[in-house]
Amino acid sequence: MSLQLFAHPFSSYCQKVLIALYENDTPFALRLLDAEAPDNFKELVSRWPIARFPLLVDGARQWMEASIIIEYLQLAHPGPLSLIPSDPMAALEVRLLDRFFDNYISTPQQTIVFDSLREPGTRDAHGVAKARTQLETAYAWLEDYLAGRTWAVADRFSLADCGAAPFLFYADWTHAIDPRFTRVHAYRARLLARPSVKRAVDEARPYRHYFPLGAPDRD
Ligand SMILES: N[C@@H](CCC(=O)N[C@@H](CS)C(=O)NCC(=O)O)C(=O)O
Repeated sequence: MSLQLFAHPFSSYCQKVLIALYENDTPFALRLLDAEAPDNFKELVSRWPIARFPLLVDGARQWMEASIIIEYLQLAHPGPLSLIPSDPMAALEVRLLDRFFDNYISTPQQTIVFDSLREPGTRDAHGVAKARTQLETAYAWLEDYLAGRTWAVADRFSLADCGAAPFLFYADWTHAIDPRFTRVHAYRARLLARPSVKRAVDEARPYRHYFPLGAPDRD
């Protein structure tokens, strides 16, 4: 039975896994989480009551959490491009950067977007201000970290870049990356030029009206 991915093309965490699948041309069936396919969402919730996506099903096995899915793909369905280095120390660095992009770029970005979906009067101005400060701090750290680098770790595209691509993509829409962070801008542009990322971004294009803060007319 082929791999099934419960996902939506506009979701950043789903794009993280889609990029890994596209990098290795791994065949899979998309179980689109959309209003037009309510059974897919029902099955997602029955399989994973936390109801966050993506979720990967491979026969009798299922995996949630984008990073774990990519780790599983490497173990069970490896392709020509290894997204986690075989050297344990290099792999640890990849996982560290993967945590950085999840926790300090994506999480504050999601905080701002989720807050904008709340009813006025129930919004959390303090939480949003804190998330914006976190993003500024993360952009500044990344600017220094990227000195002399092409990709997140060891000049090889990896798990860490799979997450960096959608998270920096949406973070810049949500809380603009200051032009003084030239390396972060150049890295974001390099990621967007990568065919796997370009494909994920293009497939999500029809859904840009979903972006609650208003998608900018670029990228
Ligand atoms: N920690 C999860 C986060 C996944 C996540 O936040 N997914 C979003 C879509 S980008 C989601 O499920 N949103 C639905 C919701 O929050 O109810 C992962 O790494 O996969």
